[in-house]
Amino acid sequence: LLGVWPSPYVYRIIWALGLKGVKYEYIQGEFHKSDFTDLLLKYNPVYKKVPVLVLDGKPIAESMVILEYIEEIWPQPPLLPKDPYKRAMARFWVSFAEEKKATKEVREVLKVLEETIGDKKYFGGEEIGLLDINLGWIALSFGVIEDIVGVKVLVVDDFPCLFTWIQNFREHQAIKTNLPNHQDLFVYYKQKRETIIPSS
Ligand SMILES: N[C@@H](CCC(=O)N[C@@H](CS)C(=O)NCC(=O)O)C(=O)O
Repeated sequence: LLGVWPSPYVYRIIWALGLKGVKYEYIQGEFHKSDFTDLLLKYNPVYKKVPVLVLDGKPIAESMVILEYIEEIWPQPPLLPKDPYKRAMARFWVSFAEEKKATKEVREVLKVLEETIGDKKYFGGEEIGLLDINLGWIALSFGVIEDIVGVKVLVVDDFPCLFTWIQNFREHQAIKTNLPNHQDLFVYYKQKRETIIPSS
């Protein structure tokens, strides 16, 4: 697995492989180092982005494509339900979440997700599924980004179900062993923000 820290797309793959108990080699690179960009050019010449999963020398890129592949190769435990309609619904919500990721209407999107999860432990039901992994970035970095921007959106009173989901997701054995700590993320995103909006 080729990745960079702390890419939420790369974490999708780390979590899925962790859930399925797959052993793998992780090459964590940096975009300013040419040995890593050479690897990306070789394995993902179209986008030159991470994650890339190389299996038997054959590369696969794009996190959701990789997740579907992982699901086919290592079906246990499943990330998608057996029932074709339920599978289609899971993919519908993944497509919704991917499309709305960069929206300004964060609150509206969170409201829809709040209704979707309701009382369930995970979006996938009793177990973590494809949509949980897709939305994992919320559990990974939403709180950190809120701290940096100084605006709290995902508060327990407004989004009790999503709030609980974040806790459930973060506490899952396969996830909690693969989560960066809040302080490291805080420093990372703060620096990143300052290169975009220099403070006077
Ligand atoms: N749609 C891609 C997005 C991956 C992506 O944006 N990766 C970032 C790291 S978080 C990247 O490799 N950026 C390098 C670049 O844009 O040059 C996926 O789901 O895998």
